[in-house]
Amino acid sequence: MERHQAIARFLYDAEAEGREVVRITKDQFPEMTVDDAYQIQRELIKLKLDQGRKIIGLKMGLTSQAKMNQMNVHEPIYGYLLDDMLVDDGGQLAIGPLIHPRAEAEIAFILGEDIAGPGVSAAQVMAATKYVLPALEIIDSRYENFNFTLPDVIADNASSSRLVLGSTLTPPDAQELDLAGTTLWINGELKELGAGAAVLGHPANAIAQLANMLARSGEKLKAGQVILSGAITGAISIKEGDFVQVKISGLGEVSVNVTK
Ligand code: OOG
Ligand code: MG
Repeated sequence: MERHQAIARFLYDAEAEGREVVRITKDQFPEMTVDDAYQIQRELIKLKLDQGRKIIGLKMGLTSQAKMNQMNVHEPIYGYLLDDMLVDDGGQLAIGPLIHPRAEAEIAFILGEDIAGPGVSAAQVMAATKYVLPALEIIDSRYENFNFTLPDVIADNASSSRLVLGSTLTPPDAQELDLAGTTLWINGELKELGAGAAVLGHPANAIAQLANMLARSGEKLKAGQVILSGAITGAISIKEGDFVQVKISGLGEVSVNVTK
């Protein structure tokens, strides 16, 4: 639909120009539904794929109470991860092009097998997972003041911006991901802490829910993809000069240096 394409282009340009915009439901499309929003997200991803970017996986968002309360949106959402979002573990994250970036501590899954909903369980997710690893997601809503409603944030590809994956890949067997203690540090100072269970009781539940949500549009999770289960704690604003670290018990750590 033309309206969806126009809004996708509007969000694409905002990201490309590092410019915050008024949320869509404020005046452009107040009656936008969740269904419209996923269609706009799809158009936005198409624009990126047309630029030669590749899908490397997906993310779930707003899967912990901490995140839902922080953003005042109380339903899980998903978005796509693209190759140009990746930043090396221990490397440099250039925030010049970003608007108001925030860091999140997450558990990532790398799939060894496809997972197709509906009816997927956490046990199926664990069986289809090749590795689990610590991840630092950098979100950067294109909306003014990080302020949005559920459809707004979906249309904006769930605020996706950058992704740092830990270098240690751990097979999921014998990992009690619900008990995995998680800390987020900035410049050696502890900012947030939690455990895997903060994500829907167990992070694999988030991946199962994602597979089941994707089934509505005939899509599935694919072997080799990276899937983020959602932030365990609230997100923290980052700025030039910061050294950001996430440590997760049993999985190791991941870090990044924030530069201009
Ligand atoms: C939406 C994205 C949330 C997470 O892990 O919960 C997210 C936002 O808070 O801007 O990535
Ligand atoms: Mg996230």
